[in-house]
Amino acid sequence: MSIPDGWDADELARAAKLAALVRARARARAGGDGGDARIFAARAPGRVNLIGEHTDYSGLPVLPVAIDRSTIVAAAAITAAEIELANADPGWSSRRFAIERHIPAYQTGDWANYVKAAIQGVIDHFAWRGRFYPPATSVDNLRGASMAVDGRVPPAAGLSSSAALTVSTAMAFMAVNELELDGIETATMVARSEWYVGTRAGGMDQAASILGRRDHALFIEFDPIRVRAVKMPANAALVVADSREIADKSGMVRAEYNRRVVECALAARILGRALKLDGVTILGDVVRALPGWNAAQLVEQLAAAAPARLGADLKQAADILGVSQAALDAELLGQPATRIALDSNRPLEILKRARHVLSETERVIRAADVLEAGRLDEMGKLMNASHQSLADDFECSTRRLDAIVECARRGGAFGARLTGAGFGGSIVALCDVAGADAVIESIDRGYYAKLNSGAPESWRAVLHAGAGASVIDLRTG
Ligand code: NG1
Repeated sequence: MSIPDGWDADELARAAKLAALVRARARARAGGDGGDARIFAARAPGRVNLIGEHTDYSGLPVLPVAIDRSTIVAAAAITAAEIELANADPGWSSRRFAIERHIPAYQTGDWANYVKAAIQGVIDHFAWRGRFYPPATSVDNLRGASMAVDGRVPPAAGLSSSAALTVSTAMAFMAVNELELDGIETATMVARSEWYVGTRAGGMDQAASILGRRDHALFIEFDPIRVRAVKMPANAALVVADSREIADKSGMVRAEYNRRVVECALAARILGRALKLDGVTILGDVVRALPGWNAAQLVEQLAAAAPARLGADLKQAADILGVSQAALDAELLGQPATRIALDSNRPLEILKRARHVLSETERVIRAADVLEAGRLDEMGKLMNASHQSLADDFECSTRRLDAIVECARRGGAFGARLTGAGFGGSIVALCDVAGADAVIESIDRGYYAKLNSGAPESWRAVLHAGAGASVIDLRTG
């Protein structure tokens, strides 16, 4: 068995344990003889984003690294057209659901919705793909699977535990069904998987998890997904520290996140109209239509075209755009089942959000070059500027995130910023390998010591850029 890059001995042992679990369940199910199916294990890492925050759903670039923390899913085919699901962590209870064209979600917050999201993504993608590359893989000829999950990416910490789960599930399910896609197409397929659980996410996390490369950051562009691997300088270290403020994606954070998606889409449409560009729905469309664009100028043009904030009922925006309120509502907020609920008591911020996204895009493009050139000091400054913009214009930092970022800087980091959606979760700090201990010490003393509880050892670490997701065949019979 040849092992792809990324699997370490511990992960292989975890896969073997999951395989034993899957085999035992398959045997029990088939009355003693169902345990001989091939067993596959997919490993998908979490990610930490170095810079390029809240740009992906505007179709604008990001610069994450896949990390050396993973989720593993083992899977074997079963005869029933269903997914039988176990989790190595007894805190996450077992599930079973039918494979059907449209899989109904469990209640909001159920961990297995991420598994359903991934399976639904595979079903949708291959139904669509079959139109171009017959024969189509319809839901009726997909095999069911017994699956077992072992996730080691800390949840709700901004490190994409959810992408690690959706990616590993999709890849294991494809392996069981002998379906193959290259990395870019797999990333495109799972990019929207979180829409299933109600988050209008942009696809950075899944792309980073799939396309990750050891010792490299990834400059990822969207529509279509493209990736340039940027070598991490040998003397660079990444310290990731969890603020212990839970960024719970199923509640308030989801509402705030989706609200930002709507605000950015409105800014794009208004700017597109002001600049007489056709078919603009996201800020990326504006940027792509204007080679030589610059953020400050676009922000000025937006300010000239609309007030900085608009009413949440979209009426004012519809007037500016010359479209009906109902049509704009349906396009931006979606259909009833997965509709974005906007708090109607708060105005929508257009200018600030666009200023962050456009200035962040300039920073990301610059960051890929300075990182590649090993100019860590400059990279750190870009990260600091990113945090400031996220705090002031995107309003997704918190007092605690600001405090922990400050500790990292005081400890000698070149730069530090919140990573992921914010509203809690983790920060990432860039430092010299030799300086990582001092940064950690500063965070321990200045931040964790004041929390009065727990064990900082498990909350902060030096993380390494690791390989992307892959599948191994664990055939043992
Ligand atoms: P986190 O908070 O790490 O899940 C979220 C989105 C990303 C991206 C970032 C902000 C999900 C699953 N992912 O990341 O697509 O938009 O926020 O840059 O919501």
